[in-house]
This record gives sequence, structure tokens and C-alpha cells, in this order.
Amino acid sequence: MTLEALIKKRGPIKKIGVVGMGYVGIPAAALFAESPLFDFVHGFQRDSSSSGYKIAMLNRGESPLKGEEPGLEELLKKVVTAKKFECTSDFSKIAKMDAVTLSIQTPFLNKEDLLPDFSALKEGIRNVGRYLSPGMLVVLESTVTPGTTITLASDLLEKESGLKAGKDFALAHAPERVMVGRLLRNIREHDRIVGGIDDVSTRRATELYSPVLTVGKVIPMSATAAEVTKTTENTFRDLQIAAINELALYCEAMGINIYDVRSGVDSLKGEGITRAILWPGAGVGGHCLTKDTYHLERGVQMLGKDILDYPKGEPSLYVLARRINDFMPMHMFHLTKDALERAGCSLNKAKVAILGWAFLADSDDTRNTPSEPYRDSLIGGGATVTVHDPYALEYPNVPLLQNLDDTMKDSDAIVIFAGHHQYKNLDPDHIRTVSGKKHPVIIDGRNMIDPDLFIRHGFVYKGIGRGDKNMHKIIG
Ligand code: SAJ
Repeated sequence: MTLEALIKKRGPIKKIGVVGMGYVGIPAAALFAESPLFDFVHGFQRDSSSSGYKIAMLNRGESPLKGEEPGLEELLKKVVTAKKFECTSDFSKIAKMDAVTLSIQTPFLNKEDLLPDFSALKEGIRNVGRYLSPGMLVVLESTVTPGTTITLASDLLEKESGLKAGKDFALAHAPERVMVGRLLRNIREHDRIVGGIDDVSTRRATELYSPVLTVGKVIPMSATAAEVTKTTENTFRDLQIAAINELALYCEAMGINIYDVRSGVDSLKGEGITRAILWPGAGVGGHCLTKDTYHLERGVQMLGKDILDYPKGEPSLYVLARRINDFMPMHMFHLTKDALERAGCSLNKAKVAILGWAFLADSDDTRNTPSEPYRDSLIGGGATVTVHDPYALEYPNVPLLQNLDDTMKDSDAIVIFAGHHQYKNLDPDHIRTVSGKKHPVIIDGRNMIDPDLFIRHGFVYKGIGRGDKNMHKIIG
């Protein structure tokens, strides 16, 4: 019997399994359960010591996710009360599902060799394979290296089930595009890339996702094209940030203000002319832009190594972009060292206050924060370092202070690393009092302060891209 016939025999999708109750799986499961087109959704969660607690919480209609997620708890309570959603650690219930999605994190094993840790995803795929039945649809939502769906996922599912992908079951990749703080809105409103290993799988996956889309529409393509789309979305954003970061370094060297250049370039628009000019900064953190470039690079090496035609010996533009963005914390270190010397203070005797540990403005997310390599360089240079963050409360081996004055007390340098809105109102007089220094150093990594205000108050100022101010006269 062909896959199409198996699916026809099974009928429309009614029961859905979502494996991985994280910030992608939970809203996805809740939205599937809300749709009148589906009868029932099981959320599958390992009953592990670190995340088993989520099962009971979810079955009480409570969200285990940190931070505000508008509408999520109400939706969970609604679908739990209506008995349309239940979370379980009993993976054998997958056997009763018509479709199963997997939303499991694929972090890096370590920062050095930038290889993804697929172990949790593989375990999830094996669990699905164990209970796979003919005519079922399996969808990977995790961000994966291009080629993973048609190789690793397909092979593991076939091995565990004895069934054949594309013949006995449908297989697709539908990458998540959610941002914390707007999970439900993103799933409903973003267009959804849906990539099947064949047309039948693409059609079946389209049947699964269409009902939850309100504004967005399904964009069908192959599974590998879907994997490349997702990794490219973040690779291109990282590239655009690297482009403006490199320009910032040039502007500093040429003694001009990057924000004049930025507004000039940005003024060229209309008639289809656009320049995606983003914002220079102290670095790029997070779990998306810091890794998806390397997924894309590994994908082309895995799928197209002997065919790829690229300038001989030239590094990948995208990897170069990563290196430029990862250089920015080092540039902040150079700016700090130079400014301390101008203030007559050597690094190994300096006390430096870092403002901002989260990788994103007004967020508590500290994953791959650029503040960390910067702090490591300061400590390596003998400086004493304090760190302030109003949102991030803890981090392994790094004490995070929530009181600004305590952080800046007796500091020779104040260094803004995250664009938290509080840092827009820093008061130069108050900082001079708290730091006790005649010429405190201030380094602005996120264009938060007015250079002239601080220079007038005797500060030694340096800012990313501010070639027009970085060699100012020291006043007073
Ligand atoms: N950053 C800059 N300059 C910029 C923009 C960002 O230095 O102009 C830095 C930020 O400070 C941060 C890092 O880059 O350290 C990443 O910032 P981000 O705004 O890209 O936030 P992320 O990492 O959470 O990216 C997510 C991605 N969304 C998904 O993967 C579903 C990305 O595709 C989105 O474009 C981005 O959110 C978004 O636009 O909010």
C-alpha cells in the first residue's frame, strides 16, 4: 500500500503528539489542542530530574516557562479543562497518534568545535520510532543541520520501527520561528516553512500546521530546503550585524561617527532599493545566531562537499561574519584598556563594572553572552570585575548584582554591555560620586549614553563606532 493510501485509510489528523515540553513544544501543543479540527494532543516529556516537574504543572494548566507569555496559561487551562491536552512521560502512547512533532533543543557540545549535541534529539526520535505505525506523520521542529531530516532522522526512525520513510510513514521538517515573550503570536502569525521528504509528506504536514495559522501561511518546500531556510534566516541576520560591526571598527579608525553614516546609508530607500543596516554593538550572543551559521556550514559540507564551487582557499563569508561578531567583546576589551591608560590607571590595578550580563536588551537570557569573554579577558589582565544585571539573577561562577551603586562602587571603569533601558539614564555626577574617581572611564557597547554629557563631566569616554569622540580631550 502506498503512503498516500495509508494516509487516506487513516483519515484526517485527529490525534497529535508533541515531544519536548519546552518553549517551542508547549505553545505548539496548546495551539494544536485549541483547534476544533483536532481531537486530542499528548505532550511527551521525559520524567527526568531536571524537567520531569513540567508534567504535573502542565496537567494543572500551568506553564513551566519563565517570563511573560501572553495568553499561554489561559490557553493551557482551557485545553486541559476541555480534556484536549495531557502531558505524559509514557512514550508508548505515541502509538495512538496520527502525527508527532519533535521540539528538542540542539545546543553545541562545546564552544570550541561548534558541533551540535543531537543526543537529546536522537533519544526523542528513537522514542517516536519505537511506537511508529503505518501512515503516521513525523515532523522535526528543532533547528538542525541541513540534511538531518533525510539522513539521521529518517535512518533512526526506520531502524527503530522497521518501517520505511516516504513509503510507510510521512516525514517533514517545519522549523520553529518563535521568540520568547511572543510564542503564541509567532506560531499563529509567522509564515510556516513546511518541508517534507516527499510531496505526500509535505501535504500531510501542511494539513497539520494550517489550522493553527491565523495570519501566516504555509510555505511548502523540501525537507532539506526547510533546514537551509531556517539556518539561513539566522546566518543572514548574523552577517548583517557583522557588516555594521566591521563598519563601526572602520569608523573608529577614521575618526567618524558611525551613526551619521548609518542614517545616511539608511536614507537610500524606495524603488526596491534597500540596505538592511542593523546596529553595531559589543557582540552577538544567544542560542540562534551563534550556532545556526555552523549548522549551515556543516550542511553544505555534508551534502555538497565535492560539488560546491567556491573561491579556493577563501574562508566562508558567513564564518568570517561569526568571527567579526565574536571579536567585538575583544574590541570592547581594547577600548577599556586604552581608556584606562588615558585615565592613568593600569588594567591590573583597575576595578571594572560591567553593566549587562544578558545577551539581549531587557531580557534575562544569558545564553552565549558576549559579556563572558570580555569578563574573562579583564580577569586575565588582572582587573577586579563586578557585574550588574537587573534581569539575569544568577550565572555559574559569576556573581550578578542587582544594585547599580554596589556594582560601580570604587570602579575605575563602567562598561555597558547590554542595552537594558535602565542604562539610558545613567547620571555622570552620581557615577563620579559612587566610583570616587576624578576621571572615571565609560565604555558604551550599545549606544546607550550621550558622549558629550559624560565627557563634559570629566569622564574618559569610548563608544563602539564613535570615532568622532573616542580621542576626546579629558576635561577637568
Ligand atoms: N544584535 C546586534 N545588533 C543588531 C541586532 C542584534 O548586535 O542589530 C545582537 C544582540 O545584542 C544579541 C544578538 O545580536 O546579542 C542576537 O540578537 P537577536 O535580536 O537576533 O535575538 P535572538 O538571538 O533571540 O534571535 C531571534 C531569532 N529568532 C528565531 O530564531 C526564531 C532571529 O531569527 C530573529 O530575527 C530575532 O530573534 C528577532 O528578530 O527578534
